[in-house]
Amino acid sequence: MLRSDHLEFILEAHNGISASIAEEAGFRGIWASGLALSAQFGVRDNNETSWSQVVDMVEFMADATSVPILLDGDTGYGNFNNARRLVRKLEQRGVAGVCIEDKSFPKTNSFINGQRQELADIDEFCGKIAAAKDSQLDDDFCVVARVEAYIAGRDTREALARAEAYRRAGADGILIHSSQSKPDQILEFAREWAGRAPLVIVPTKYYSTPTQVFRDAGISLVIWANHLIRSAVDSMQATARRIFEDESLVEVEDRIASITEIFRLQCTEELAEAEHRYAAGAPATTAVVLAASRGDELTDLTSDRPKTMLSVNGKPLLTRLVELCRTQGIGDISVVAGYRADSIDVKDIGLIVNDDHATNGELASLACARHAFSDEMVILYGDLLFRSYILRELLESESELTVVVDSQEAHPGTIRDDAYCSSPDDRSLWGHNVLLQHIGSDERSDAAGPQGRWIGMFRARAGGRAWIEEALDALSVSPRFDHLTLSDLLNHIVEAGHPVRVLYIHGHWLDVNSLGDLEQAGRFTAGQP
Ligand code: SPV
Ligand code: MG
Repeated sequence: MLRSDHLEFILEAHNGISASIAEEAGFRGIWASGLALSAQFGVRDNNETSWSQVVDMVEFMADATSVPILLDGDTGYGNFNNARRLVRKLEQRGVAGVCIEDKSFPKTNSFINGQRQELADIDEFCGKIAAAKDSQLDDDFCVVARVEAYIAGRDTREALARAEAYRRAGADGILIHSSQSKPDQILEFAREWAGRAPLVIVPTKYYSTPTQVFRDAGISLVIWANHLIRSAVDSMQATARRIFEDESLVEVEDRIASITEIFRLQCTEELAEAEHRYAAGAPATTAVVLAASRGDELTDLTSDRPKTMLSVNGKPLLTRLVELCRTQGIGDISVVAGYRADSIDVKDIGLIVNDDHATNGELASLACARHAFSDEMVILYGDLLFRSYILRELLESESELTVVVDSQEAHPGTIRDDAYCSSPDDRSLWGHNVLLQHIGSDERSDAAGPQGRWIGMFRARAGGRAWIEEALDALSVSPRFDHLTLSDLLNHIVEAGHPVRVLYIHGHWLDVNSLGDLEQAGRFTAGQP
């Protein structure tokens, strides 16, 4: 990037997650800023942290990213000997380069009383650069020499003399710093420097300068030096104030990153896949997703794909569902497809095709997946969207069979998934010891309910799996089998006397049956990856 034939940019980051955010935004490199690193530790930019604490954090940044990191190595944390040990340690930890400034240890941030800052002796600093360069083992490691002459109130002559000495000592690039609000010093320096070595700048103070000016001046690399820590601070202050004042999370929940987004940035899915590959023994939870239906109400939209492949905010419903399952550690996911099964191109799922989907129904689809049943499984519809905590809580259930019921939704007689339960949701108990009595729209005269709506998701452990298989066996001989639904299956299990536990939730999910649902799904997933 230093030698690139066009202007390059790197962005400040200060820990693993901010580094991966910078890379994901498109930056081809990262500035591990001394200011930002010290700030995230909650100390001053005066070498109050030890250099090994800095290197430890930069290692997390390197682990979280694949783009080069240039560490702001302050003065090299001592003399030539400290600088060369630093270079060895940075190479070992996958850091691409270090920038060393010509001040003395402990340094002070350039924007604090710059004029009072003492510059390093030129020869001493050249020795430090030479030692750093001589100690690198990887030819690609870069040492950038930072000239603080302007910061200390010196003139262009001195800046140029220093830069030239550092170039001769082996520096791969010169960072010329200025604390003025106009780029005049930088531009004058660049003119006189005339491309002798790559130039690096930090336009924190002259931020309003059009970027084209830097291009025209022949600058190689721009460092946006502190903008992630500043945006994080701003956002955290607002969130902290809001929660404190409200004594509630309601106002902030939808304004901040979702937990799922945090999981995604942490690459949780990769661990779930690795567990699937390496951690044999522990019974892994599997999922069976029923996705055979076209979604007739969505007419034109589903002419070439089932509704589960409809895109919501740029991603098919099924992909979202699969990713949600993965964040909860479910690696093995079987999808029963039917209508336009050929259009399902979601990665790493087991695709099962119900060839008779046009004439049969849900239970027949489930029967097609029987070979994929396990002693820890979740069964759910492919048109569901829900917050991940719902699946997490379902997986935490110790019952043999648990269904998820939304207690905010109960519309007696109007929808087929009304859930009649042994007691209503009293919120504090989250459905502990509440049992399912019946699912259906056939309003029951003998019951007080319905107490909610079954959302189309349930979880079975070994015993529950046995009840499901018994019920499938019993129902498959019925002449109506092809018309039966998952609700019929659950009702059969209840009627056989098995306890089916209810997990009450309060919203935070939806299923997609109509155009209106699809619009709502767009809002539901806004801001999600
Ligand atoms: C840093 O980001 O820590 C820098 C740049 O060194 S500056 O804060 O401008 O000195
Ligand atoms: Mg710094």
